Amino acid sequence: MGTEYGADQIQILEGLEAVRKRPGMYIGSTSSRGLHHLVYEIVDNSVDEALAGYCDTIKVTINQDNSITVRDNGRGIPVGINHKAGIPAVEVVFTILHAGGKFGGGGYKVSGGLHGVGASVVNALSQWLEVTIYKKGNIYRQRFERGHVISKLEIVGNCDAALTGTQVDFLPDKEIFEDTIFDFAVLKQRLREMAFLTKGLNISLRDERPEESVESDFLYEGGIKEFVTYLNKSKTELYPEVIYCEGERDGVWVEAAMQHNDSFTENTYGFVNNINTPEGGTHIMGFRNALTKTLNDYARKNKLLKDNEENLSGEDIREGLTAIVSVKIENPQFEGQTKQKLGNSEARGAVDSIVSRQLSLFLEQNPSVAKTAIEKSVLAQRARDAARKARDLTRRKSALDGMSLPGKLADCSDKNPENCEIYIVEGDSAGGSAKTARSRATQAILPLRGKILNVEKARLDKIYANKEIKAMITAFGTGIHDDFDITKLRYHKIIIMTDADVDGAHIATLLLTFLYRFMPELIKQGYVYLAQPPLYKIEKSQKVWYAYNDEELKKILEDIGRDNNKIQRYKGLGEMDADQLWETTMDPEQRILLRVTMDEERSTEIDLTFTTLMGDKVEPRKEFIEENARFVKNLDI
Ligand code: TSJ
Repeated sequence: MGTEYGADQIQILEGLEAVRKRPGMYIGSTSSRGLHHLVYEIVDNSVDEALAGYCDTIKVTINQDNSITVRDNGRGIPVGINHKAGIPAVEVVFTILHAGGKFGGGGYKVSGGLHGVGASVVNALSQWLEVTIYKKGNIYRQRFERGHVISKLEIVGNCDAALTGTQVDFLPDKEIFEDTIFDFAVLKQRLREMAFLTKGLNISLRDERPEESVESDFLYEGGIKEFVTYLNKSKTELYPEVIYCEGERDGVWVEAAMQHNDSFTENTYGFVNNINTPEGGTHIMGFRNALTKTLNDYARKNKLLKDNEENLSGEDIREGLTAIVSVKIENPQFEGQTKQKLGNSEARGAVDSIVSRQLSLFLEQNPSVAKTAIEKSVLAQRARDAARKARDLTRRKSALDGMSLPGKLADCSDKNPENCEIYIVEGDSAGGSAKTARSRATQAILPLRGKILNVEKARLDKIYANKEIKAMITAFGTGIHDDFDITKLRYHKIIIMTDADVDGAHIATLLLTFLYRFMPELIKQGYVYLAQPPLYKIEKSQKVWYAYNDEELKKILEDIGRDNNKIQRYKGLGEMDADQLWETTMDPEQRILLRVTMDEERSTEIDLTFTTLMGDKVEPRKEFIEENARFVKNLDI
């Protein structure tokens, strides 16, 4: 539209065309996850402006047409001509690949990792995008469609000269994304996280789609300190203080916050330029080293550890620890298979020295916290010793009797794990039907009796002594912890089969908690499934239908008519005979299996879900269930 296509312009279009051809290369995927990444890409730019000290408010809106508006109160993207490119700087931002945030400013850029590919990628993948800049008393606007300039940057109005900021509106392209509906809860969780990671920054999210719009507002003056409090809210903290350290060294800005709770699991989350690093890296190594060294030094100096006693191990010190380690660094290097592990060696030294110095100061000033943390570590050490002895014993035993499988296991005859599946079944009676129903060649059945141990509330020694847990570990064949070896997995499908009621859901959650804490690889690699037994059996003139939820029942009844039929509501697996169980739930040709997945980007939320559902505190659990009622509604009866 009145644009002259010089050589530069053609290059630009080729760049954005490449993004449209291979969107996955730039935003990971074109699934719902990639869709949500578009929002983070844009918001990251405003967060950069906040980190540079010029912006304190970001408003995100999901509009009725599923387009997104992001507005900040920063300085506004520069509107002058960028001399290198010969076009306005704004246009550079939206049309040149990797141009994001590389001009002017100062402070740390959050761009890096999966994010930070920049606004031009969002532009290329949007059906339309409009940028509006409030600056120097003018309102500037430019519009793009699928990456193409539709209108040049122009002044469309005036505003108070004191008003500055940037607004970007965009509609993700239906030609690119499998799904273009934004999930409020997903955006909410990530924006909350961004607010925790940038103290003092107000981020709000508004959803205009429902009849009555909803809004969430996040502002944490305490930053990651409040993040730790949030993560510990459904647990019982061991001391009221959250320990906090911050500082800069060698170009690395470091923040760490931590607090112990009375659970037995460690939850340390690392962030690099506001992006989480599920595989850890140098920043986490620096943190752990500082923590172990500083606590041992303090314990020795204050005679909490005697001369003849061993040092506390890092693992013991971190039992029940919730921690956030956040670094900001100019040029992050990501390593590992998924490029999620920080490699910069200067980050290790920076975190180590800043945390060591400030933590030892904190311990000197708060001796009761120090004492509590060290006493907890000593108990952890004892439990770990006991657990090791118990494990050595079972190891020796199994070496003697040739890895005996649990007595209750009805194993399958095929020995190729790829063909094999194991059903973990609640209760002996259902276990019995499953044993009769199964296809013996490839399906193994392990019945578990009653409620299984809640691993959120038990120490290692007790967990290893638990009969049901021992049976699962030996049946799977992988071993556990340091011994864990996924290549020894005996079944490539681990199928949790419980009743389709509240108790069944609870047992499934307990089993998933165990797997998530002790064998997360099984979930990550997609070996864990939930069986879906039907809720209803409908009979009419010698024909049978099964319905897996209320909606299906309704549909079936509409199809076959409501007269002269018999509806049976299954109260449990035990009510089905072997044939019915096979037909509805176990026959690979007919059954429905749900694969259990975990989104590592959202790991802080996963942990919160498990501890909220399985922990001691009632109030957070109630809130969680109320907030998430729409997801679990088919469990309530
Ligand atoms: F990148 C983007 F277009 F997607 C985008 C950028 C989207 C949104 C919602 C906000 C922003 C943005 C950029 N907010 N604030 C800024 N600031 C600048 O680009 C800026 C302003 C002034 C100066 C300066 O040196 O005067 C430097 C910069 C980088």
